[in-house]
Amino acid sequence: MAGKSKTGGARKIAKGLVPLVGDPHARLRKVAIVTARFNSVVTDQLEAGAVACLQAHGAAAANITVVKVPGAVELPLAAKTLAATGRYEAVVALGCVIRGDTSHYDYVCSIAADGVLQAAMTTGVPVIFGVLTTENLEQALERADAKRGNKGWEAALGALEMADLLEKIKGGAKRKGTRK
Ligand code: INI
Repeated sequence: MAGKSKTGGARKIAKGLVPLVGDPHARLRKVAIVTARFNSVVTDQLEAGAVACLQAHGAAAANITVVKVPGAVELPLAAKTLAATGRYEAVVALGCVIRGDTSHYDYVCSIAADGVLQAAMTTGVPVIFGVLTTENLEQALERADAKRGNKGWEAALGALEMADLLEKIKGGAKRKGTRK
């Protein structure tokens, strides 16, 4: 499956300094995916890519919850509600907004983007924006294609990385004896 991380690993950034980076493993992780049904020819593929990514990184099917909503506008509330349950280490929000098909493209995009960000910021749970915003169906299908770089896969990978990173940051904050 295409759509591997483009951000690289934990390289040294200066002598003795190693950046804190999340490891995108999915063992024992519980992740929720919320998928908009609008443009389902695209979003079904994003969802399949996200599930494949989680499973490729070790997630059991029982630890993946998939929730459907009508459209991208409904993603934020469902994502926030899932995140607020405390049952999931990350939430992936998947949708597809195509400019050609709607005069309120800009509204739908910004409601989805702002709302998904708000869901993450108010709950402290990583909620990843996996919504395609494209000019036409062809561009959307290209970004949902397993061979050409499935953005659902990328969103799930980001979710796993952020879940691990937040765990490390919180764990690190509790450690003693590192200050001089
Ligand atoms: N929802 C999408 O997910 N993608 C779109 O391209 C889209 N268009 O074209 O309008 C869309 N509209 C529906 C919207 O998300 C809501 O479901 C609807 O407005 C009801 O609240």
